[in-house]
This record gives sequence, C-alpha cells and structure tokens, in this order.
Amino acid sequence: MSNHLSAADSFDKAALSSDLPLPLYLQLARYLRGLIASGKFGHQDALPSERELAERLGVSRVTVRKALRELLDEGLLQQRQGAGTFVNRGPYVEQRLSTLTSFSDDMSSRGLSAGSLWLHRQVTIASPEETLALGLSPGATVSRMQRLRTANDTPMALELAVVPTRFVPDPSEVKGSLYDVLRRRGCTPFRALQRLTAIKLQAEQAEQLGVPEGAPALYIERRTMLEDGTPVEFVRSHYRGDAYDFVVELNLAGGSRVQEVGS
Ligand code: 16G
Repeated sequence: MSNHLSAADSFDKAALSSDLPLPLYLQLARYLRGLIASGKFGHQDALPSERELAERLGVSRVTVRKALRELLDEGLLQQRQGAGTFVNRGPYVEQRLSTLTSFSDDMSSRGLSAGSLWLHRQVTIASPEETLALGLSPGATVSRMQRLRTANDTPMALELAVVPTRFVPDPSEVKGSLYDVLRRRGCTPFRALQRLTAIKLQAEQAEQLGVPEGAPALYIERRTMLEDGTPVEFVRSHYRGDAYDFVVELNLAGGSRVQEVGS
C-alpha cells in the first residue's frame, strides 16, 4: 500500500537551495535518499508525480526528472509503466565486522528469513588460488558452492564458498546453512580473515542481485579457520552496496575501550 500522501506532507522546500554549490537535482536526489533512509518512504511506497514533486519542492520538472534518474540508476527507485515511481528498498542490514557469524544467523537475529538459491555446486580439484588460500596439497579436492543469498526473498549477496572435501565431502549435504553442516561435523568456524573491496557490479551479477548494472557492491573474500588454525573455507562474495552497512568497533591503541560504533 502506498502512503505517499502522508510522506509527501513532510517535504521541506527549505531543504533545497540554489545558493549551495551542489546542483539542485543532486540536492534533491540526496534529500530523497534521506527520506528513504529515514523510513519516511518505505519499500514499495509510491512517490508523488514529477509535477507534484516539482510544485511541492519549488523546483522545475527537469530538476525532478534528473534527480529521479539518479535514484533509478542507483536502484533505489523503480518505475512501473503506467503506475508511477516506487521505492525499491528491501531489507537493510547493519553488519558487525568483529564477530564471526553465518549469513543464516545474521538474518535470523534480525527477524529476517534467510534463503539460498543454488547457482552451482560441484566437487572439483581446487584451483591454484583456492589451494593456496586453503593450504591444500596440489590436486586436493574441494566442494565448490555458489549461492544467491536472500533475506525475506530479497537478493542480498552472491557467495562462492569453497570447502575442502574432508570437511564437506558432498555439497548437496548443505540444504540451508553451511555453518550448521560444519558445526554438526565438528568443524566449527572459529576465526576468519576478511578483505573488503568496493566494486561496481557487472551485468550478470547485477541481474542476479536485482540491481542495475554498475550498481555499487562490496566484494568480500573470507578465509575461515578452525580453532587449531586449519583453513576450513575460502569464500568470495558480492554484497549489495545498498543493502549493507558494515560496522566495526575501534579501540584506542594500547587496548582501552573508548567507543562503541553503530549500536
Ligand atoms: C557468511 C560468510 C560466509 C559463510 C556464510 C555461511 C561473510 C562475508 N561470509 O555469509 O563466509 O560461508 O556466512 O552462511 O560474512 P550459512 O551458514 O547461512 O550458509
């Protein structure tokens, strides 16, 4: 159900000013992003028409059109033929980087239902990169598992997890959570090293994640170890940039705890 009238009531002309060095359409795009981020416009809410937005905000329709184009390109808005412009904001997750958790645990702790769409799974000989990352002997076999991870059926991340077959001999054993399977087998993930890089999604990945080509994402590589330091998984993932905030706690060098970030 649209609630655009009540949300539109909160439009504030004073939020935009031609005295600022930022072009008006970018100010408007930033303003609308803020309204969506603050929850004034929720997922699938309809935006007022271009004409109405222009009147309420005291800007031209060209400015409105350009601002909407920005947000459409970012994937934050969607246009439906004949129906109007809608907010496209699925689940939004604030993820701590300091604790080792699984995707399923992360989602259920937020009241979201975790899902997986299998893209590929096979037992194969580890590639040279995987052999190195997992500390394997040349020719060792791995279970390679590629999944689209979803929260409440919304695509969140693409994940390629590679696990030595001595820990997961048969990838079809993984029905829901990979970490549940590992725990059941007595190989509990204990520690991980993660590397994050900002990227733009290529066409195929963008389509799988339901965002426009070139949308921002985080490419994350994780190498997870057992308590004794044995590598248990090597994962390469693409996380939707518009669905995640990664939060890390920083402590004063020397160890005293000074600040809690993000909650
Ligand atoms: C997280 C991990 C991934 C792990 C998966 C297991 C990151 C970047 N990745 O997505 O390494 O394989 O959880 O989730 O955090 P599952 O137990 O729900 O299959």
